Amino acid sequence: MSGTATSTGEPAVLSHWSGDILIVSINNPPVNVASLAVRRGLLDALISANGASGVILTGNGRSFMAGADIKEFSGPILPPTMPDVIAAIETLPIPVVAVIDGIALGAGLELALGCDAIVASSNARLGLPEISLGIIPGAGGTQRLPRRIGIAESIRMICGAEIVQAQKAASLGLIDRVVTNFSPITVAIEHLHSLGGRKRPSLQLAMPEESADAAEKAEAVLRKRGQLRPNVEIALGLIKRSEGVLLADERREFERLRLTEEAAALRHIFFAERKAVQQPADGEAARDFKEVGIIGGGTMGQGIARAFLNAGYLVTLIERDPDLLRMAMSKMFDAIEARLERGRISKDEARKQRSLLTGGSINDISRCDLVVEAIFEDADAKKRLFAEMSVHLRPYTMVATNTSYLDINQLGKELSWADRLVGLHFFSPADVMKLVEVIETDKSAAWAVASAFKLSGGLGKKPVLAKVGEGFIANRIYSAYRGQAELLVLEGASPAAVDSAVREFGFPMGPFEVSDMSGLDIAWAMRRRRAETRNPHERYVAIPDRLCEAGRLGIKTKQGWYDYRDDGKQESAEADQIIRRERAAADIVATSYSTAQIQCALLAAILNEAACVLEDGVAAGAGDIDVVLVNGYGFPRWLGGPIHWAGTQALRDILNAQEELSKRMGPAHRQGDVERMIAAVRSS
Ligand code: 3H9
Repeated sequence: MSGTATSTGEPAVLSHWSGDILIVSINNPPVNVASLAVRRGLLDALISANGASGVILTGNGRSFMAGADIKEFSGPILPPTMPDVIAAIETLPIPVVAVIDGIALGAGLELALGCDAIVASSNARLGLPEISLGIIPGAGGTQRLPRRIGIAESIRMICGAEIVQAQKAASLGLIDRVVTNFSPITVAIEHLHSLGGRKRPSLQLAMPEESADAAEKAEAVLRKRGQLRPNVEIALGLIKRSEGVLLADERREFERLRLTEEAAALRHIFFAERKAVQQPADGEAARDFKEVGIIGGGTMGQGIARAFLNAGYLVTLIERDPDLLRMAMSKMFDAIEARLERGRISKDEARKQRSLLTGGSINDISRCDLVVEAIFEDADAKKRLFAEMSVHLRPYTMVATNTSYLDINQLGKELSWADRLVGLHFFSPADVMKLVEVIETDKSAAWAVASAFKLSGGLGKKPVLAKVGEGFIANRIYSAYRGQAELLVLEGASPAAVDSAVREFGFPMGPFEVSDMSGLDIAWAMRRRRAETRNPHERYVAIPDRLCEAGRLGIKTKQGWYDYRDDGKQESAEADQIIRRERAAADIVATSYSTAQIQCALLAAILNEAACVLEDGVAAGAGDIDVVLVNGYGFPRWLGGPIHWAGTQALRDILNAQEELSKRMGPAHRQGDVERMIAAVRSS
């Protein structure tokens, strides 16, 4: 293989002549990342343009270029670098026109910005998403983009990692032409002729005029979203000073940032998310669905219905009780109106969604090719429903249950259609949260699992495979974490101290804030259901039961772990009394816990349960657990998920924390092989 070939032996860059114009195509499937072979190929192609009147630069397949090859980022980046390639374009005496048909991200857009004009097809998507990888653009993006779209818009695009469609890009001045019905190459050749051989590099453009406070306003909006990660601050500074053309400063910061732990963690989660999607081997057999029946019109069912409507499915929302159905449908239509009013969807989209949605009864599943069950968490009720569904289901209809805890093998045991049953565990609100656990039962057919994955991808979700097991991956680990938080409170920490320690670690909310928000009664009902089968040696914290008995069900009753008044959330004297009573009943003298001790105990609980989940085969790999915790429960993305994070810590500290955990939990505690789990992650 030559230094300019891809791993398949194909040339990474192809060129041919159209008259005296050289057409250069990047050819590095699947998404044309700027590998070393591509960079070398581009330089060689530019050298061979000697004698041409101009160059057209384009990408083969569905992408112009998806950016730098981020696999290269943990070691030295060999020359030629992307800045070298872009400098070669800028110093070429003839104009170069970039043709973007598909994706131009990161170094891809930077390459286009180095050209003298950009022509894009209407399906093009452009952006500089480097921020989401813990870095900043490193090939001139922060310096060339402001010269095309101004500082304020550059702050929005770069610091917000915003990806824009071709039409928007044209309205911003980012691209020169959008092509709808013609071949973009033909239009680009026309454009090249119109340049008459003149160069028009971005760096020589005058800064677009903007109102004096436009950049300040864009920065204020960014800061309002929360604390900015260090790389965002750096990008912001470079964009604001781009009048001075700080290419060397930008490159230096890029080189430094790509080697940080934060950037490594974000790359880990990027690849883990992609690997999670690829798990089912039977992708070829995946089926498509058109008409979906969603049984259960509660909060979860409505969220799932909205997710399907957003993706353009025909949706029938099914409720047994006509009054409940009317209420659910009215909330669904209100939600469409609200999104229209907030400008989230267009009038046409709102009209379309209204026409796709109907309410119905169980008989209506006979016209559906997919049924999603989202009734309340009760195994008997679900079994009764499944038996009833058997009468109406067509022989090819797939059924997905949204149970978050129950044993789906048991639920499907008696069914003749158990091979068509999978779990599809959405997180609330289901139209917003990206994570979906796809649960494969003992009898699920491979095509059904593959279809669930394909379907989830189509809904814009990040699917992760799980096997049957109480709480699957996400809720099982979250239960261990929440249980540990409750134990810390029983032993002396205040709910506010625990929540604050968790937020300080980087979670958006603490466990007690989450409980109050989602309502304490759901977990209470579950604990009562399990009371008889609970291991008597397990350390059981009854504080949440006592809170529920006192009517403190969370925000919905304005009282839970906290009190909620008009002026916000307050620590609660009543909750504190309940906690003290339980402590006294258990003969516990309150211990004082530091922030670090609280964080240590909670992370140990997460890691221990993660190890058990892996040992039980519920999750296929450690990367999947990281994806689940980051996307389902707000584990800080910039730490790469709990297992990646543990791999960056001293092993002794992690094992000591696990020992402490075992002591605190007592004899019924199951200890997972955390050491083995971390060793596997470190060696991968
Ligand atoms: C950058 O450019 C820095 C510069 O400023 C400075 C440098 C000089 N690298 O997601 P998919 C792989 S930073 C390596 O499944 P989709 C991906 O792992 C970069 N590999 O497809 C997968 O591999 P596999 C800025 C990459 O259609 C395959 O390609 N750019 C990269 O759902 C298909 O990917 C970004 O941040 C990469 N950059 O989505 C864009 N990108 O088949 C990152 C993809 O082995 N990429 N792969 O599993 C994306 O957002 C999506 O992949 C994209 C396609 C939208 C392009």
